Amino acid sequence: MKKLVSTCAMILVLTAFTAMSALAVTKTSTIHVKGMHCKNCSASVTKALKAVDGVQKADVDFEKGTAIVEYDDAKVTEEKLREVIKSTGFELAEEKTNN
Ligand SMILES: [Cu+2]
Repeated sequence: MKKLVSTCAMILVLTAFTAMSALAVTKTSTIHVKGMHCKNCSASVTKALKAVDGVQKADVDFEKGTAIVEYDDAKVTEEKLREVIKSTGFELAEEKTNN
């Protein structure tokens, strides 16, 4: 009985830890992108972002000129995402702000 209780406690601790770390590392950044004119533009930025390891979601809007990216903070940084967008040929509308 005692052994069963400690096993349960261990599973609980592990579950809580996994859930906490999953929450802790997901970050959302809105990056302003210049020069997107149509769906093809936003699609190529989306594709490039989603190909990056750690990116969970990329929502690119060419009309607003924004890329809203959800990513694993432990795997990729906003700086890296900005480089990826630049590598697709688009410019960033502003320099990185402190956050
Ligand atoms: Cu276009």
